[in-house]
Amino acid sequence: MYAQMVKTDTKRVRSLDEMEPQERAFQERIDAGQKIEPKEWMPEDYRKTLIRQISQHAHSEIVGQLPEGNWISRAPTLERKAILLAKVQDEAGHGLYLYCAAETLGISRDQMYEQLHSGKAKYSSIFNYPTLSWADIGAIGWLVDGAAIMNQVPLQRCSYGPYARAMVRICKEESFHQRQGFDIMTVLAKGTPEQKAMAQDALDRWWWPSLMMFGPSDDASVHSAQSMAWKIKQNSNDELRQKFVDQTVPQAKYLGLTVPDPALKWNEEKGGHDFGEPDWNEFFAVIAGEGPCNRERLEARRKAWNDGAWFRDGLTAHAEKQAARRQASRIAAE
Ligand code: BYC
Repeated sequence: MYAQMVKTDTKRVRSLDEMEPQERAFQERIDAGQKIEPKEWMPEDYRKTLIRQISQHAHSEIVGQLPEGNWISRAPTLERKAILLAKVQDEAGHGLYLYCAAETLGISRDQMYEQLHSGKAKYSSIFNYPTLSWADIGAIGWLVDGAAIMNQVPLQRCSYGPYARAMVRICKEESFHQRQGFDIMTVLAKGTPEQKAMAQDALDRWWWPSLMMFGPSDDASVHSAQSMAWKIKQNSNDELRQKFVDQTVPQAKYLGLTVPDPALKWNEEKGGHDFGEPDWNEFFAVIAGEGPCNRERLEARRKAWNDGAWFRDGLTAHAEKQAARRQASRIAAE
Protein backbone atom coordinates (compact mmCIF):
# COMPACT_ATOMS: atom_id res chain seq x y z
CA MET A 1 0.00 0.00 0.00
CA TYR A 2 2.81 2.38 0.94
CA ALA A 3 4.43 2.10 -2.47
CA GLN A 4 1.12 2.92 -4.13
CA MET A 5 0.64 6.03 -2.02
CA VAL A 6 3.99 7.57 -2.81
CA LYS A 7 3.45 10.15 -5.49
CA THR A 8 5.82 9.81 -8.39
CA ASP A 9 5.45 13.36 -9.73
CA THR A 10 8.37 14.74 -7.70
CA LYS A 11 9.51 17.79 -9.62
CA ARG A 12 13.08 18.05 -10.66
CA VAL A 13 14.54 21.35 -9.50
CA ARG A 14 15.53 23.44 -12.52
CA SER A 15 18.99 24.97 -12.73
CA LEU A 16 19.51 28.75 -13.06
CA ASP A 17 20.34 28.29 -16.77
CA GLU A 18 16.92 26.76 -17.42
CA MET A 19 15.01 29.70 -15.90
CA GLU A 20 13.49 32.81 -17.50
CA PRO A 21 15.33 36.03 -16.48
CA GLN A 22 12.72 37.12 -13.88
CA GLU A 23 12.69 33.75 -12.18
CA ARG A 24 16.44 33.52 -12.32
CA ALA A 25 16.79 36.92 -10.59
CA PHE A 26 14.33 35.69 -7.94
CA GLN A 27 16.32 32.49 -7.36
CA GLU A 28 19.57 34.47 -7.13
CA ARG A 29 18.05 36.64 -4.39
CA ILE A 30 17.05 33.48 -2.51
CA ASP A 31 20.52 32.00 -2.98
CA ALA A 32 22.01 35.23 -1.59
CA GLY A 33 19.90 34.78 1.55
CA GLN A 34 17.56 37.73 0.90
CA LYS A 35 14.00 37.70 2.24
CA ILE A 36 11.03 37.85 -0.12
CA GLU A 37 8.29 40.27 0.95
CA PRO A 38 4.55 40.16 0.08
CA LYS A 39 4.35 42.73 -2.70
CA GLU A 40 7.42 41.49 -4.56
CA TRP A 41 7.30 39.31 -7.65
CA MET A 42 7.46 35.59 -6.97
CA PRO A 43 6.90 32.46 -9.09
CA GLU A 44 3.32 31.21 -8.86
CA ASP A 45 4.48 27.83 -7.54
CA TYR A 46 6.47 29.52 -4.75
CA ARG A 47 3.31 31.38 -3.73
CA LYS A 48 1.21 28.18 -3.88
CA THR A 49 3.74 26.16 -1.91
CA LEU A 50 3.82 28.77 0.82
CA ILE A 51 0.03 29.02 0.99
CA ARG A 52 -0.16 25.21 1.26
CA GLN A 53 2.48 24.93 3.96
CA ILE A 54 1.58 28.00 6.03
CA SER A 55 -2.17 27.30 5.98
CA GLN A 56 -1.59 23.64 6.91
CA HIS A 57 0.64 24.84 9.70
CA ALA A 58 -2.04 27.29 10.91
CA HIS A 59 -4.74 24.59 10.78
CA SER A 60 -2.45 22.30 12.80
CA GLU A 61 -2.16 24.88 15.57
CA ILE A 62 -5.93 25.31 15.71
CA VAL A 63 -6.83 21.61 15.51
CA GLY A 64 -3.97 20.96 17.98
CA GLN A 65 -5.99 22.77 20.64
CA LEU A 66 -8.56 19.96 20.65
CA PRO A 67 -6.65 16.99 22.12
CA GLU A 68 -5.15 19.18 24.86
CA GLY A 69 -8.34 21.15 25.50
CA ASN A 70 -9.83 17.76 26.38
CA TRP A 71 -7.82 17.83 29.66
CA ILE A 72 -8.29 21.43 30.83
CA SER A 73 -11.25 20.54 33.01
CA ARG A 74 -9.50 17.41 34.34
CA ALA A 75 -6.00 18.72 35.07
CA PRO A 76 -4.79 17.33 38.42
CA THR A 77 -4.14 20.71 40.14
CA LEU A 78 -5.20 24.34 39.75
CA GLU A 79 -1.64 25.25 38.73
CA ARG A 80 -1.53 22.57 36.02
CA LYS A 81 -4.93 23.74 34.80
CA ALA A 82 -3.76 27.38 34.51
CA ILE A 83 -0.59 26.32 32.66
CA LEU A 84 -2.50 24.09 30.23
CA LEU A 85 -5.07 26.81 29.62
CA ALA A 86 -2.27 29.26 28.78
CA LYS A 87 -0.65 26.74 26.44
CA VAL A 88 -3.87 26.06 24.56
CA GLN A 89 -4.45 29.81 24.22
CA ASP A 90 -0.90 30.17 22.83
CA GLU A 91 -1.80 27.65 20.10
CA ALA A 92 -4.74 29.86 19.06
CA GLY A 93 -2.32 32.79 18.85
CA HIS A 94 0.08 30.75 16.68
CA GLY A 95 -2.79 29.92 14.36
CA LEU A 96 -3.64 33.60 14.05
CA TYR A 97 -0.07 34.75 13.25
CA LEU A 98 0.14 32.02 10.62
CA TYR A 99 -3.23 32.78 9.02
CA CYS A 100 -2.10 36.43 8.83
CA ALA A 101 1.17 35.39 7.16
CA ALA A 102 -0.75 33.26 4.62
CA GLU A 103 -3.17 36.12 3.90
CA THR A 104 -0.24 38.25 2.65
CA LEU A 105 0.01 35.75 -0.24
CA GLY A 106 -3.48 36.55 -1.52
CA ILE A 107 -5.71 33.93 0.09
CA SER A 108 -8.47 34.97 2.50
CA ARG A 109 -9.06 33.58 5.99
CA ASP A 110 -12.50 32.36 4.87
CA GLN A 111 -10.98 30.46 1.93
CA MET A 112 -8.50 28.76 4.26
CA TYR A 113 -11.22 27.76 6.72
CA GLU A 114 -13.31 26.44 3.86
CA GLN A 115 -10.39 24.26 2.74
CA LEU A 116 -9.99 22.90 6.27
CA HIS A 117 -13.69 22.23 6.81
CA SER A 118 -14.14 20.54 3.44
CA GLY A 119 -11.17 18.24 4.12
CA LYS A 120 -9.18 19.68 1.20
CA ALA A 121 -6.43 21.15 3.38
CA LYS A 122 -4.31 18.93 5.58
CA TYR A 123 -3.26 19.53 9.18
CA SER A 124 -0.61 17.67 11.15
CA SER A 125 -1.20 13.92 11.39
CA ILE A 126 -0.32 14.01 15.09
CA PHE A 127 -3.61 15.59 16.14
CA ASN A 128 -5.64 12.64 14.91
CA TYR A 129 -4.66 10.56 17.95
CA PRO A 130 -6.65 10.59 21.20
CA THR A 131 -5.46 11.90 24.59
CA LEU A 132 -6.38 9.03 26.90
CA SER A 133 -4.66 10.01 30.16
CA TRP A 134 -3.11 13.04 31.89
CA ALA A 135 0.31 11.64 30.95
CA ASP A 136 -0.62 12.26 27.31
CA ILE A 137 -0.52 16.00 28.04
CA GLY A 138 3.04 15.53 29.28
CA ALA A 139 3.95 13.44 26.22
CA ILE A 140 2.46 16.01 23.84
CA GLY A 141 4.44 18.86 25.40
CA TRP A 142 7.65 16.85 25.52
CA LEU A 143 7.48 15.00 22.20
CA VAL A 144 5.01 16.87 19.98
CA ASP A 145 6.20 20.35 20.91
CA GLY A 146 9.76 19.00 20.90
CA ALA A 147 9.30 17.78 17.31
CA ALA A 148 7.58 21.05 16.41
CA ILE A 149 10.57 23.07 17.70
CA MET A 150 12.99 20.89 15.75
CA ASN A 151 10.97 21.57 12.59
CA GLN A 152 10.20 25.21 13.28
CA VAL A 153 13.52 26.70 14.45
CA PRO A 154 14.89 26.47 10.86
CA LEU A 155 11.64 28.01 9.59
CA GLN A 156 12.71 31.27 11.30
CA ARG A 157 15.22 31.48 8.43
CA CYS A 158 12.60 30.75 5.75
CA SER A 159 12.99 32.90 2.63
CA TYR A 160 9.47 34.37 2.94
CA GLY A 161 9.66 37.29 5.41
CA PRO A 162 6.18 37.16 7.05
CA TYR A 163 6.45 33.38 7.72
CA ALA A 164 10.00 33.66 9.08
CA ARG A 165 9.01 36.51 11.41
CA ALA A 166 5.87 34.74 12.67
CA MET A 167 8.05 31.76 13.59
CA VAL A 168 10.27 33.76 15.96
CA ARG A 169 7.59 34.27 18.59
CA ILE A 170 6.06 30.85 17.97
CA CYS A 171 9.39 29.14 18.65
CA LYS A 172 9.87 31.02 21.93
CA GLU A 173 6.42 29.91 23.11
CA GLU A 174 6.96 26.34 21.92
CA SER A 175 10.05 26.14 24.13
CA PHE A 176 7.90 26.92 27.16
CA HIS A 177 5.40 24.29 25.99
CA GLN A 178 8.10 21.68 25.67
CA ARG A 179 9.44 22.43 29.15
CA GLN A 180 5.98 22.14 30.72
CA GLY A 181 5.47 18.75 29.03
CA PHE A 182 8.84 17.48 30.22
CA ASP A 183 8.02 18.71 33.72
CA ILE A 184 4.77 16.70 33.74
CA MET A 185 6.66 13.63 32.53
CA THR A 186 9.37 14.13 35.19
CA VAL A 187 6.82 14.26 38.01
CA LEU A 188 5.05 11.14 36.71
CA ALA A 189 8.21 9.18 35.90
CA LYS A 190 9.68 9.85 39.35
CA GLY A 191 6.32 9.25 41.08
CA THR A 192 4.49 6.08 42.13
CA PRO A 193 4.79 2.88 40.02
CA GLU A 194 1.29 3.60 38.66
CA GLN A 195 2.31 7.12 37.61
CA LYS A 196 5.49 5.85 35.99
CA ALA A 197 3.44 3.24 34.09
CA MET A 198 1.15 6.03 32.83
CA ALA A 199 4.18 7.98 31.60
CA GLN A 200 5.58 4.88 29.83
CA ASP A 201 2.20 4.13 28.25
CA ALA A 202 2.00 7.70 26.91
CA LEU A 203 5.54 7.44 25.48
CA ASP A 204 4.63 4.09 23.87
CA ARG A 205 1.61 5.61 22.13
CA TRP A 206 3.09 9.01 21.10
CA TRP A 207 6.60 8.03 20.03
CA TRP A 208 5.88 6.79 16.51
CA PRO A 209 3.24 9.41 15.65
CA SER A 210 5.77 12.07 16.79
CA LEU A 211 8.37 10.71 14.34
CA MET A 212 5.73 10.88 11.60
CA MET A 213 5.26 14.63 12.18
CA PHE A 214 8.40 15.26 10.11
CA GLY A 215 6.67 13.90 7.02
CA PRO A 216 7.43 10.94 4.75
CA SER A 217 10.98 9.70 4.25
CA ASP A 218 13.10 11.80 1.90
CA ASP A 219 12.68 9.47 -1.06
CA ALA A 220 8.87 9.74 -0.73
CA SER A 221 8.76 13.49 -0.03
CA VAL A 222 7.18 15.20 -3.03
CA HIS A 223 7.91 18.80 -2.12
CA SER A 224 11.23 18.77 -0.25
CA ALA A 225 13.67 19.27 -3.13
CA GLN A 226 11.92 22.37 -4.52
CA SER A 227 11.08 23.76 -1.08
CA MET A 228 14.73 23.43 -0.07
CA ALA A 229 15.89 25.12 -3.29
CA TRP A 230 13.54 28.01 -2.42
CA LYS A 231 14.80 27.97 1.20
CA ILE A 232 11.26 27.51 2.48
CA LYS A 233 12.61 24.35 4.11
CA GLN A 234 16.23 24.34 5.28
CA ASN A 235 16.43 20.62 6.12
CA SER A 236 14.98 17.42 4.75
CA ASN A 237 12.34 15.43 6.65
CA ASP A 238 14.80 12.64 7.51
CA GLU A 239 17.49 15.05 8.72
CA LEU A 240 15.09 16.63 11.21
CA ARG A 241 13.72 13.23 12.31
CA GLN A 242 17.29 12.08 13.05
CA LYS A 243 18.02 15.22 15.08
CA PHE A 244 14.80 14.75 17.04
CA VAL A 245 15.65 11.13 17.91
CA ASP A 246 19.19 12.10 18.96
CA GLN A 247 17.87 14.89 21.18
CA THR A 248 15.02 12.90 22.75
CA VAL A 249 16.60 9.52 23.54
CA PRO A 250 18.85 10.92 26.34
CA GLN A 251 15.81 12.73 27.78
CA ALA A 252 13.89 9.41 27.91
CA LYS A 253 16.90 7.85 29.65
CA TYR A 254 16.92 10.67 32.22
CA LEU A 255 13.23 9.96 32.88
CA GLY A 256 13.94 6.22 33.25
CA LEU A 257 11.52 5.46 30.39
CA THR A 258 12.03 3.10 27.45
CA VAL A 259 11.67 4.30 23.86
CA PRO A 260 9.42 1.69 22.19
CA ASP A 261 11.80 0.85 19.35
CA PRO A 262 13.79 -2.42 19.48
CA ALA A 263 15.98 -1.20 16.60
CA LEU A 264 17.14 1.91 18.51
CA LYS A 265 20.91 1.85 18.90
CA TRP A 266 23.73 4.39 19.13
CA ASN A 267 25.85 4.34 15.99
CA GLU A 268 29.31 5.58 16.90
CA GLU A 269 30.41 5.90 13.28
CA LYS A 270 27.61 8.26 12.24
CA GLY A 271 27.48 9.99 15.62
CA GLY A 272 23.73 9.43 15.89
CA HIS A 273 21.14 6.77 16.64
CA ASP A 274 19.97 4.08 14.28
CA PHE A 275 16.24 3.63 14.67
CA GLY A 276 13.28 1.75 13.22
CA GLU A 277 11.04 2.83 10.38
CA PRO A 278 7.68 4.38 11.32
CA ASP A 279 4.64 2.54 9.99
CA TRP A 280 4.19 4.54 6.78
CA ASN A 281 0.95 2.74 5.93
CA GLU A 282 -0.50 4.16 9.12
CA PHE A 283 0.88 7.63 8.30
CA PHE A 284 -0.66 7.73 4.83
CA ALA A 285 -3.98 6.42 6.16
CA VAL A 286 -4.04 9.16 8.83
CA ILE A 287 -3.29 11.98 6.36
CA ALA A 288 -5.94 10.55 4.02
CA GLY A 289 -8.55 11.04 6.79
CA GLU A 290 -8.55 7.55 8.28
CA GLY A 291 -6.83 8.17 11.63
CA PRO A 292 -8.48 7.36 14.97
CA CYS A 293 -9.83 10.93 15.47
CA ASN A 294 -9.94 12.59 12.00
CA ARG A 295 -13.72 12.71 11.82
CA GLU A 296 -14.12 13.93 15.39
CA ARG A 297 -11.54 16.72 14.89
CA LEU A 298 -13.09 18.04 11.69
CA GLU A 299 -16.57 17.81 13.17
CA ALA A 300 -15.46 19.88 16.18
CA ARG A 301 -13.96 22.57 13.89
CA ARG A 302 -17.07 22.71 11.67
CA LYS A 303 -19.29 23.00 14.74
CA ALA A 304 -17.15 25.83 16.17
CA TRP A 305 -17.39 27.64 12.82
CA ASN A 306 -21.17 27.25 12.63
CA ASP A 307 -21.70 28.15 16.30
CA GLY A 308 -19.67 31.34 15.80
CA ALA A 309 -21.70 32.55 12.80
CA TRP A 310 -23.93 34.89 14.89
CA PHE A 311 -20.86 36.50 16.45
CA ARG A 312 -19.11 37.07 13.12
CA ASP A 313 -22.35 38.50 11.69
CA GLY A 314 -22.62 40.82 14.71
CA LEU A 315 -19.05 42.06 14.32
CA THR A 316 -19.55 42.70 10.59
CA ALA A 317 -22.81 44.57 11.20
CA HIS A 318 -21.11 46.68 13.90
CA ALA A 319 -18.14 47.49 11.63
CA GLU A 320 -20.51 48.49 8.81
CA LYS A 321 -22.51 50.76 11.16
CA GLN A 322 -19.32 52.43 12.41
CA ALA A 323 -18.10 52.98 8.85
CA ALA A 324 -21.47 54.48 7.85
CA ARG A 325 -21.38 56.81 10.89
CA ARG A 326 -17.83 57.95 10.08
CA GLN A 327 -18.86 58.57 6.48
CA ALA A 328 -21.93 60.59 7.58
CA SER A 329 -19.92 62.79 9.95
CA ARG A 330 -17.28 63.38 7.24
CA ILE A 331 -20.01 64.54 4.81
CA ALA A 332 -21.57 66.77 7.53
CA ALA A 333 -18.17 68.39 8.22
CA GLU A 334 -17.55 69.21 4.55
N1 BYC B 1 0.83 15.54 8.70
O1 BYC B 1 6.46 16.34 0.33
P1 BYC B 1 6.23 16.36 1.78
C1 BYC B 1 2.53 22.05 16.05
C2 BYC B 1 1.89 15.81 3.69
S1 BYC B 1 1.74 21.96 14.63
C3 BYC B 1 -0.01 15.77 7.66
O2 BYC B 1 7.38 15.96 2.64
P2 BYC B 1 6.36 19.10 2.77
C4 BYC B 1 1.79 22.07 17.30
C5 BYC B 1 2.35 17.06 2.97
O3 BYC B 1 1.55 18.18 3.32
C6 BYC B 1 2.81 21.01 13.59
N2 BYC B 1 0.40 15.85 6.38
O4 BYC B 1 5.64 17.80 2.21
C7 BYC B 1 0.53 22.66 17.39
C8 BYC B 1 2.19 16.60 1.53
O5 BYC B 1 0.81 16.60 1.16
P3 BYC B 1 0.17 17.71 0.14
C9 BYC B 1 2.65 21.46 12.21
C10 BYC B 1 1.74 15.70 6.17
O6 BYC B 1 5.35 20.15 2.86
C11 BYC B 1 -0.19 22.63 18.57
C12 BYC B 1 2.61 15.16 1.57
O7 BYC B 1 2.39 14.73 2.91
N3 BYC B 1 3.90 21.96 11.71
O8 BYC B 1 3.66 22.02 15.95
O9 BYC B 1 7.62 19.39 2.01
C13 BYC B 1 0.36 22.00 19.69
C14 BYC B 1 4.05 14.92 1.18
O10 BYC B 1 4.97 15.43 2.16
C15 BYC B 1 2.65 15.49 7.20
C16 BYC B 1 4.00 22.40 10.45
O11 BYC B 1 3.05 22.41 9.70
C17 BYC B 1 2.15 15.39 8.51
N4 BYC B 1 2.96 15.15 9.57
O12 BYC B 1 6.84 18.66 4.25
C18 BYC B 1 1.62 21.44 19.62
C19 BYC B 1 5.38 22.89 10.07
N5 BYC B 1 3.88 15.38 6.66
O13 BYC B 1 0.28 19.04 0.87
C20 BYC B 1 2.37 21.49 18.43
C21 BYC B 1 5.44 23.41 8.66
C22 BYC B 1 3.74 15.52 5.34
O14 BYC B 1 0.98 17.68 -1.11
N6 BYC B 1 5.36 22.37 7.67
N7 BYC B 1 2.45 15.70 5.02
O15 BYC B 1 -1.26 17.26 -0.03
C23 BYC B 1 6.42 21.65 7.24
O16 BYC B 1 7.54 21.82 7.72
C24 BYC B 1 6.22 20.69 6.10
O17 BYC B 1 5.00 21.02 5.46
C25 BYC B 1 6.20 19.19 6.52
C26 BYC B 1 5.93 18.34 5.27
C27 BYC B 1 7.56 18.82 7.11
C28 BYC B 1 5.11 18.92 7.54
